[in-house]
Amino acid sequence: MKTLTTVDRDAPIDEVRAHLHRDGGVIVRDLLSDEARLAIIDDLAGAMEVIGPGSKSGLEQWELFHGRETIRFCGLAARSRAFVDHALLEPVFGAVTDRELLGGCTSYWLNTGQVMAVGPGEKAQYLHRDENNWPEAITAEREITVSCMFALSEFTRANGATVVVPGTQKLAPGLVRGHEVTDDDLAYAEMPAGAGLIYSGKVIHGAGTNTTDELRYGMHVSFVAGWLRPEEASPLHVDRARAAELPEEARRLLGWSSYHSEGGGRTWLVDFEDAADLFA
Ligand SMILES: O=C(O)CCC(=O)C(=O)O
Repeated sequence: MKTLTTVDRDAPIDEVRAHLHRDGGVIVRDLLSDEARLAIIDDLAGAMEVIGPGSKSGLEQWELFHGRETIRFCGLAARSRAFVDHALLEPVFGAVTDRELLGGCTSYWLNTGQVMAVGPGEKAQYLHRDENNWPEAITAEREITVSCMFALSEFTRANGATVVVPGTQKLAPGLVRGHEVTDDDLAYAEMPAGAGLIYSGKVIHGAGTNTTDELRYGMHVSFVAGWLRPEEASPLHVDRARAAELPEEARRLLGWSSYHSEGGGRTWLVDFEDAADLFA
């Protein structure tokens, strides 16, 4: 078995990134204070109850990926102001993402904010790489997406802590569904509530098996290069009135601003103008 390094939230960003680059993932303690974490849990409690476990897509592969005992939903910025203030705008994850993504784009935006609450009896998710959402855009050198799995409850190996295959972010690009591994290759992102696993879009990983009778309450936040289309259509969740209530940076991350490429054109415009001007 392998391990991932855990650092304190005030560790220098370059140190956090050194672990990320070596292993493909790094755990940072106390990304969420107890107050922030409990506020997010409280805001999402209604949706957790109504939505319940299991994918509703009707597509077998998707249902397998999402898990039969796992509660998943998006639209977190529309459901929780605490999510916006404390997770979407979390500064350590933001600083890491700036350095990882801004070499390949002039800005990035939210890919998805997603509850991933692994229920009792859930089997392990198949291992995958997040960047495979955008196969046409993958290169060996460039990171196009970075994620953070926030632990809203403690993550243990027994309750389904995220399984990471350290070092696989360095493998050649390509599809890796069902990548062959032995137990010796795996690390389990065991972490206390409030911590976060920051991980590369290239590293092979997946949700673990939950053999306990408790819920492993995870909340995934990922960003993607601003010239790519995100997994989640955030402005269809966060409407203009809701966006107007949020900090400017949150609006930008949620798609209420436009993309200005380096030396090229601008995209995602509203009548040829930057969508951010709607709030001027
Ligand atoms: O829930 C987890 O620990 C990881 C889930 C995941 O990687 C995914 O659904 O894309």
